Amino acid sequence: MPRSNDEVAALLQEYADLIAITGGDAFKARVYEKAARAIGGHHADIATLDAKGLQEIPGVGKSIAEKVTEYFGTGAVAAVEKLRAKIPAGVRRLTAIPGLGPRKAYVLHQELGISSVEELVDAIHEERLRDLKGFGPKTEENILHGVDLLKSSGDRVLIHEALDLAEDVVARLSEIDGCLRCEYAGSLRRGRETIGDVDVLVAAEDSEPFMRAFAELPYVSEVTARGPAKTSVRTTRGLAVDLRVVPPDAWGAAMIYFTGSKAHNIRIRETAVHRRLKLSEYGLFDAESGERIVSETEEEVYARLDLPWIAPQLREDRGEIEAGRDGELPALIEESDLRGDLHTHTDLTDGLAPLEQMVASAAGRGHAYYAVTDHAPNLSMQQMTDERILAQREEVRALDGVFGRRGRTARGGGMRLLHGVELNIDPDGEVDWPGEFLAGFDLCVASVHSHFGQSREELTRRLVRACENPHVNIIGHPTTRILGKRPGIEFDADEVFAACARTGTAMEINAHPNRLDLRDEDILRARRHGVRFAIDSDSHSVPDLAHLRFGVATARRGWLTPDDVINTWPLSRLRRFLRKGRRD
Ligand code: DGT
Ligand code: CA
Ligand code: CA
Ligand code: ZN
Repeated sequence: MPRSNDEVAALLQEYADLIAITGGDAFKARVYEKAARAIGGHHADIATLDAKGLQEIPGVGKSIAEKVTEYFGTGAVAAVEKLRAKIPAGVRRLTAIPGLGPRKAYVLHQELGISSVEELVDAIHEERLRDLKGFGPKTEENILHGVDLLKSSGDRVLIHEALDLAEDVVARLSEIDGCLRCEYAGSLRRGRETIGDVDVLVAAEDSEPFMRAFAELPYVSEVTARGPAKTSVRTTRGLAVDLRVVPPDAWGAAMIYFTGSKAHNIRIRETAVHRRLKLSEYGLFDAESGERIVSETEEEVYARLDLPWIAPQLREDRGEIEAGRDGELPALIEESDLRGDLHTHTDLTDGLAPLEQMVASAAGRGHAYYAVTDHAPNLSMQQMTDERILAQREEVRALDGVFGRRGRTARGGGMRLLHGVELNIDPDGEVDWPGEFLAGFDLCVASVHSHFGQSREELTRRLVRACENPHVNIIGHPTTRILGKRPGIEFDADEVFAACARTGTAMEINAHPNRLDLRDEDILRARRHGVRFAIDSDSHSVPDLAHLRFGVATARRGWLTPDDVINTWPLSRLRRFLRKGRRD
């Protein structure tokens, strides 16, 4: 996604928050919020658009287009600056607490002068909130719970934010003379769902030009440490980045060390000790003579420890060392193994782009098939009806006729379209439509979108019943978690996974970076039950289509091979799976 779209989306979202926090017009705040979403999800780089082009984006009117132009012209927007001056940054941070909206943040600031999360927690412990209108003991409890959730995500950022930044740093440093290699390492290379800091490694004889260029990157706001081997900075968005420059002949050992995880490093160091060797970030040495044996590539270091190269996503000490030793590492799925996407939306419900645009973009990605799965009627705000979804089916069939014949996908042949739907699993495990209507779809995703507070037993039964529905093919975002915002529902995972395997229902790996649901540990567990998976983008806009890579990284962390994932299969095999043994 173009960086400028993200920047402007963040700015407009901040403006909307500030309007709400200062008690401004709620309608106006919503208008800016909608525009932020539309710009963030716009397919083209908005920095290249003129005022007219900007106003063609849905939700962007004259006044918003002017602010965008002002931003690109001057680097700031006067109206936003004016509100920023009124409200301490800490007050806006309060609205990041799950369950605490801008209205409440405003009251807390006005009435009690609270302007940080710490001050808020103190005030709750001193019971100073109880006298405020709209705040009771229950609210206090909710806020404290929200603060815990926020703290547990800490200063960590979502993987796509860290990756955007890391790719830019790597691209810029790679251009400097004398750069022999440059890559990111750490948790980002391992594909973890959140990232504490970004670690970048350069192989070069002379570190000085790299350290200088790094400290001078346009988005660096603070240099927190500077030395010949390592420099640390913080970006304007608050992300920390470490750069280490290592001698070219120590590249492999350094990459292993700084990729981690710490637990994996400890285990391979023990392996070295057993062989009378010593492993560090500088290389693999003979323990007695101190002579360096190897360190130039990761493969060499692992090989000298009698291990095959281990994919970074597996390096968590979850059995990869034993499996490597026994020659039993899985042949992990790769992004190029995916043949299609099975959960996507259009502007018929809450997507931003029309059907044809989504389909054309998906075809451009080289997919061999693509399912359109808009929301079903029980999610009443989406206003779906039988007529509307059947009319969409006609459009999908017509487009299938066009795209199905175009021979431009990676594997040759065209992109086939599937007409599906995202059903709502109601509190009893029932879904929106009866079987005879569902039989008309090529596939059904079914997801929990409400009643998250049911008991563990109720939620387990609810998901098992959904699996037992002969028309439900994929359980969408199974735990419903939103990273840093919503913890996700709790159910008996073994019982639900067993039901999936028994009924031929796939579990989704929702690839949206704020979901990544199922997560790695759940995938490992489901895999032991023989569950199949679908890696889906759950796209609500064209740029979202690119999120599949994060789902693949998560799948690799769950040790999945292409065969475990139904959307790597040829269409004929996929269609057989989607029938769930039905004869219709
Ligand atoms: P993060 O930044 O919290 O998302 O996670 P990482 O894994 O990127 O951790 P980070 O940035 O502190 O360190 C990068 C890698 O360096 C880490 O994965 C393993 C290695 N490392 C750091 N500290 C230690 C240590 O004390 N012992 C060992 N064996 N390795 C370490
Ligand atoms: Ca890190
Ligand atoms: Ca680090
Ligand atoms: Zn959903």
